[in-house]
Amino acid sequence: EEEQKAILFKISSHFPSPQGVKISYGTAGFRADASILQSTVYRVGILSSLRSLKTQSVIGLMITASHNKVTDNGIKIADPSGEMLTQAWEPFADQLANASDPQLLLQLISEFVTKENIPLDGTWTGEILVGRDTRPSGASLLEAAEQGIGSVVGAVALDMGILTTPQLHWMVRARNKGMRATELDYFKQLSDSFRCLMDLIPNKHKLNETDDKLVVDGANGVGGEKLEILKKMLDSLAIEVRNSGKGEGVLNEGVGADYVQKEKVTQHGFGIEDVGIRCASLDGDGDRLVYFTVPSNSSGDIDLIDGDKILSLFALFIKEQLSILNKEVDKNATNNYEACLGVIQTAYANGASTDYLKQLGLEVVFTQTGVKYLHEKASQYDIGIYFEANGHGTILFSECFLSWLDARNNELSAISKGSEQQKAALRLLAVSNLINQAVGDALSGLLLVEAILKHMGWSVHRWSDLYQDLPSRQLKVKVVDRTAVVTTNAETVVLRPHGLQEAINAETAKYTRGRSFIRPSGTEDVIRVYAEASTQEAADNLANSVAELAD
Ligand code: 16G
Ligand code: ZN
Repeated sequence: EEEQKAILFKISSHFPSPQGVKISYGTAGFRADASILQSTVYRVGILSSLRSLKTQSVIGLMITASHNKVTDNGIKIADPSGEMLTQAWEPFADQLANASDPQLLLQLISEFVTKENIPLDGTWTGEILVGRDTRPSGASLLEAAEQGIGSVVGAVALDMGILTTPQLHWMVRARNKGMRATELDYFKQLSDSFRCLMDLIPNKHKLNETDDKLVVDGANGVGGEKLEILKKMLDSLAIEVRNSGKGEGVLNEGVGADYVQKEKVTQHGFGIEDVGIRCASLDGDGDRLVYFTVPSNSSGDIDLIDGDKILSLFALFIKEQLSILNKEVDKNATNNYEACLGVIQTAYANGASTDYLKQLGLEVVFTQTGVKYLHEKASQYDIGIYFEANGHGTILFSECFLSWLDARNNELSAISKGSEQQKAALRLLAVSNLINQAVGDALSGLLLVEAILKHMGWSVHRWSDLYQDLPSRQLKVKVVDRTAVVTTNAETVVLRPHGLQEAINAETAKYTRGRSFIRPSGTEDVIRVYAEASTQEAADNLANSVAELAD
């Protein structure tokens, strides 16, 4: 124990916390200008070692700032099943990051170790998989993380190199399930299950060669780089990657899913020559995906197919497979299983998407913004599909449902091999292997979209026409203290300041199909405003007046 203290004390004195800045864990880990992050990353390294020892599992540490500008960076932790760090440890992360000197740091750690009963006696070896995106600051920050991990006796770091965030989460999950977890294993699982879905495409759609090509904007980041590798393993899909990170373009600058979704204009590398083609865009660390098309008018605008529409496509397909599977099932038979399907959205979901999903007869639930909230909710269903409008989402399958499905598939393959029912079972199993169940993953999401479009025999336009988005507008308001705004009901209602919600209601009531809310950002010092209404002009006006109220 004394030895442990000495090591921590010695190493942490090389990582003084930055003066005069308070850094906080936020919605998805720490994010800031890369130049001030050395000590934070070092300390999160320590935390990840403690987390690994506590859970006796492999933990992940990812150095990325996602869609933020290239000079920023950040850190996210992946818990044993590959999901985001438990919220219960976030306050400790905040305390560690802001501890002003090594003495205080040591004290915090030792109190926490006692409180959480973390075994530091060497009976268990902690293991932390570390990865980073393509930011230039990544290499040195990763080193700081390794120093932090190494400061805890009995914990080791394993450098997985440059990865997308979802790849690292996937590896952590796979390792803890006792599976092989190299990058090649990841690519193999995706391409194998994609092939499996393509083999199950109904015959009538197999020959449909129309709109075959997919063009993908890689945000000049790691996602584009990885897609270049993955696409070589796919034989039935032609993908062209632009903004792949190999050219001159800067990460996230005028490119990427965040830009496309918020600005709704063509990004760098796309233009009039792409009219009508199926296009997709990834974000800087490959965990968000949106689709879009360039319309034939030369407005510079795009037709966005956002996370809500990806969610709708997935939900439709899964629902269809479930109903085929349960068709002709003897209601009294033991092999009958009414899978509980749930759909999770946030307040940012376009109202038209929610109407559409409900009209399909689906259960739609809302949570506040941030993957950790959606993921938690989705995990309560047999099949939980979650998506944020910004393109982050995935599908979760419960262990219980999957083992039933597996058994059912075996049964069907014995009694009615090749039947529609068995195909439905195989498709659902393939989806559970293709989709990254640790976290939203642009690469696996993209392959699932492609397989489903092919299955339906749909063009990108047919998909886009599932429903018409209500016009919407997002604004941000710079404020001195964003914590002054407190919300409830999945961020749709303002509790404080008093009277503000009533004022928003009065404003919103003036508009046909008007809906509006404000919330403090979890990643920036701003208040965000969202408004939708029946016309773009009305949505803009509503957003502007609500922004004035919030100011
Ligand atoms: C982070 C979240 C994302 C959320 C966004 C909201 C994760 C992995 N990412 O990027 O889900 O939509 O923050 O940002 O949780 P905001 O609070 O600034 O609006
Ligand atoms: Zn991201």
